[in-house]
Amino acid sequence: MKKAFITGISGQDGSYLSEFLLQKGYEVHGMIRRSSLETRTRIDHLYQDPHVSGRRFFLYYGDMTDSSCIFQLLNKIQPNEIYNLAAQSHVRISFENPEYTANVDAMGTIRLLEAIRTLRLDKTTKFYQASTSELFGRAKKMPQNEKTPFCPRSPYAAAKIYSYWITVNYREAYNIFATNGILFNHESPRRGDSFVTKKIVQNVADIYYNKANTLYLGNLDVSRDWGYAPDYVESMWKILQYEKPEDFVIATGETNTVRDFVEKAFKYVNIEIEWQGKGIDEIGIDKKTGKIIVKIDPWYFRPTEVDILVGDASKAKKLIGWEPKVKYEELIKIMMEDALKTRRL
Ligand code: NAP
Ligand code: F7E
Repeated sequence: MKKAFITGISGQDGSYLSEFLLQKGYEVHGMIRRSSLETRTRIDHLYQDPHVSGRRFFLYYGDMTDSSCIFQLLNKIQPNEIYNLAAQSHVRISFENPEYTANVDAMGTIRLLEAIRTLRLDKTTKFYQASTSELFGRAKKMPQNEKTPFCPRSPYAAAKIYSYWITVNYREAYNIFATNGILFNHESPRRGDSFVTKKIVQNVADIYYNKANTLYLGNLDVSRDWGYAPDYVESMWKILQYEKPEDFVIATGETNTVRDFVEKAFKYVNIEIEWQGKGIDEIGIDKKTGKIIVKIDPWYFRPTEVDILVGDASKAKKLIGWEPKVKYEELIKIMMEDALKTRRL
């Protein structure tokens, strides 16, 4: 039975990846952080009592900032595959907590790679690094592929660029099966509440149920290549099954603005938006009632923004047979259906 070790197992991707690997017959080991409340809603359904025999899902306390615990865990588990998904993953918040973001998102990766090297797991353990389209930042070329130069625009992206290159370096220097998946934005009902897609669908549902009046947003005109998280975790596994360690862009190839996402989410509940005004004074009005339902809050602007991203995943299609199944409109439907169900109560 193959053993996988997942950092960030309690996150959006960690939870879908755990389900995927368990269903493939893996033993899944994950690192979680201690918190004052023991609720990990994304993985609670996978939890197995330690006293039950034959279990395949194991959780351990640890932290990406603690080298000794990372070494001990890898020594104990001796995994065949490591998926490094743990991160302070919010771009806006990385401007508030830049040093912590670097410690977790950059230094955390070298702690794992050094553990693989010094524990001599290099022949037995494959390593996946959760790299990101944020590396492209202010990209000069559309769409972005594995050869597009990086131009990071946030402390988050700068930390992730270190992890990207140290993964490449450990592959070349020590012959470790170390890979990068350069994933474009991927969303789902399990997305963290403060990311823009999840925030929009939850607020649209609340406005529809008369529980809220206004959705406050930042920059409406940025464009992202949004895919569906369960499709994307499958690519992580496929990247590690490929005959040699390589880096892959994973994306849908379609880009849309935040404004468009807002319009389509409201349309799902039969609310048509009319935009009025400009800049921070722009408002979105419900055409039928005349009520203001969208406003701009400059707090959500970023000191440096990534205006547009769109990925070219043709290498992944050709070499590992990966293609997205869920496209943009279907993604909005999945997220709106979930928001309408969960916010009704
Ligand atoms: P997420 O939902 O924010 O999950 C992040 C995970 O990392 C959580 O399990 C979190 O634990 C854990 N974590 C944070 N700080 C940690 C620390 N100091 N020590 C140990 N664990 C820590 O992120 P995601 O959307 O699943 O993304 C997974 C990975 O892919 C991240 O590295 C992200 O940067 C990267 N990525 C994401 C996307 C995307 O669109 N989703 C695209 C490209 C790359 P808690 O539950 O305790 O907070
Ligand atoms: O922002 C704009 C915002 O926070 C998307 C992470 O998973 O994907 C994610 O990073 C865009 C930005 O995601 C609001 O300015 C407008 O341009 O949902 P987001 P992100 O920054 O693209 C990448 C690939 C990762 O790797 C990251 O880990 O939407 N925007 N108004 C807003 N964004 C937020 N959060 N909130 C707003 O009110």
